[in-house]
Amino acid sequence: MIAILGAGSLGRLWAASLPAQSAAFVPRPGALPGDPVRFEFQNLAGATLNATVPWLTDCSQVDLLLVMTKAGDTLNAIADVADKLPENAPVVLFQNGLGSQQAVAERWPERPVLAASTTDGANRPSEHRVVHAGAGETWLGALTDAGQAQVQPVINRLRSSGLTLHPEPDILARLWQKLVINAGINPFTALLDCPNGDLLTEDLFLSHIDGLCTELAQLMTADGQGQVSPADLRHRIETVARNTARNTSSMRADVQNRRRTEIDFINGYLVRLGQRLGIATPVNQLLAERVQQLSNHQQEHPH
Ligand code: KPL
Repeated sequence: MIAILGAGSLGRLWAASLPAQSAAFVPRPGALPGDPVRFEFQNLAGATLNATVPWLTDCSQVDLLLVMTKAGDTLNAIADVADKLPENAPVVLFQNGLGSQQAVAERWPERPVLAASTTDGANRPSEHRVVHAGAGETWLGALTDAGQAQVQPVINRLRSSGLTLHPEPDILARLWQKLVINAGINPFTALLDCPNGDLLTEDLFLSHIDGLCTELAQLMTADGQGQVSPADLRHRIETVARNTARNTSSMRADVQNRRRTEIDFINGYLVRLGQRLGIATPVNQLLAERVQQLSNHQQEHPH
């Protein structure tokens, strides 16, 4: 049985794509497993299917755990179930940003822990409807020694979903590539409350992007990710912003919906890394603080 922790859009996309009866959602601790989760799932062909996903009742039957919680909830959510899961069941982490993945690998170094980086996206236009937004790809790689031998078996298993998967020998490098994009788009779109493409002409972005990319390049080199030029990073960020011009970034959506953002695992992670490595990160710090202030303000002044 494949257990899925986190029944948000991504969790539902995978649950609906895997063969019926092969996946179940992990209930919150103490919650009685209730009625199965039922929702409409619109696949890439535009067809609407009715998905029914049960709640997990027996952790001992789990042979694979997919973790699709928000980065900030991940460690506690896994800690709630870790003792009940078979020790050899691979744990696959789908979180955005960096920091939460390493925290899980450090806490359970003996377990097969893998990380995934995915461009498959789903959105949830209403409570009971999930739309597979575009064909993406998912790369999977090991974070612990015990995870190395599990990468290919996990990919083979997950291919039954019909989603595209590849092994990634250097998953950290791939997570870094996505982190650069998220660090350069998400906080600006949240602060400016604009779709991704609109930032390209905004003063806030134009006055900080080169400073941000200089910090990113220094951090990447010091963290063993090789030499990259700030101009190249800026080009990558702007290309994604242009290619996803009408999209609402996940951070803008979190702020709009008064949910906790993942800033601590994006620009906040880069600030902490800079402190460890002795690299000044004033732009990341400014962005992290301003997004934090924006979310605090919203929690204090609900509409
Ligand atoms: O991954 C994204 C996100 O919103 O978190 C980007 C690439 C910025 C697309 O919106």
